[in-house]
Amino acid sequence: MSTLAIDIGGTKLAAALVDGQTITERRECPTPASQTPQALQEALQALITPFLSRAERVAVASTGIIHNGVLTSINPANLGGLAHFPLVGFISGITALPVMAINDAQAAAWAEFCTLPGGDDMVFLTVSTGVGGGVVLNGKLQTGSGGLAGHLGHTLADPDGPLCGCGRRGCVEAIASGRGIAAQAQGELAGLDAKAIFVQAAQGVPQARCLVARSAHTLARLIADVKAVTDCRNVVIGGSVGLADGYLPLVAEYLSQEPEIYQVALRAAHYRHDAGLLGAALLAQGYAS
Ligand code: ADP
Ligand code: BMX
Ligand code: ZN
Repeated sequence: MSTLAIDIGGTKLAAALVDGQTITERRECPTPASQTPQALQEALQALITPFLSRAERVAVASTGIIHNGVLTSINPANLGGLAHFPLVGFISGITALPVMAINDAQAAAWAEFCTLPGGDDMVFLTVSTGVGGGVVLNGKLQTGSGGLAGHLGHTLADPDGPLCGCGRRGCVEAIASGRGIAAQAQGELAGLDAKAIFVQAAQGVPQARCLVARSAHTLARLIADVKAVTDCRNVVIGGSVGLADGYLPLVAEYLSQEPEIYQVALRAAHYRHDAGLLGAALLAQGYAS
């Protein structure tokens, strides 16, 4: 029997059967956009039903603050306006299996930490629909007293920047995330998503290049702040924006312009888009922090 891992992101839902550290089967679908839980419930049920007969437990990595099994959005705009969802209760109800749940970036941080050769600290950053983070210090994954630890996307990047869905102005997420990049696009790029804007940037369209550069520069400044706060030895980047062609080298270039004390080893997520799934599965299987 396997662990059924589920990753709830602002753009896509993924589910996989995991044995040890290996994904044996995987499915994906878009995240429904609705302020009411019903659409998410239906999408989750359809996604996981084919796996249920082969699973002995469920491990969920989800966007949002996960505390006592309940999902609370710090940025409800990332989940179609959905601010509150009884995650563990709902999945226990439809699976009749033991269920654990943790924030997606915290889960991914744990998976990535387990691949690092030596060292006992690291910070994971996902640049995806939002900007999420997970922090491991002294070999321990930090979740905080209420699940908020590591929400680095909601640190301040520009006090005059765009309003963030969390209610604060100028968060890193409002500038650097996929949603943030798309929201700042104007004129010929208005209405495009981040993926399409990256295609335009690769073709040399100046506004698209500026939006991608602003995201990468904002992330590099965040990484320097992270270094100052944690003195970590490794920063690992994931998410579809973070893993997009050319993005990490651009972040590294901006980081190299910061003073020497802020330099830190940067790498792309070893598990690529599956870090959240695997991290939740590892934690549920007892590779505890
Ligand atoms: P989730 O946030 O659901 O975990 P992703 O990590 O796939 O999902 O992030 C979704 C965001 O990444 C969207 O804003 C999307 O436009 C953007 N995106 C997806 N693919 C790419 C790509 N190849 N290049 C740049 N951005 C991408
Ligand atoms: C947001 C927040 C974080 C999450 C991050 C990345 C919500 C719904 N989510 O900052 O909890 O880790 O986005 O999420 O408030 P993703 O969907 O982009 O992977
Ligand atoms: Zn914010």
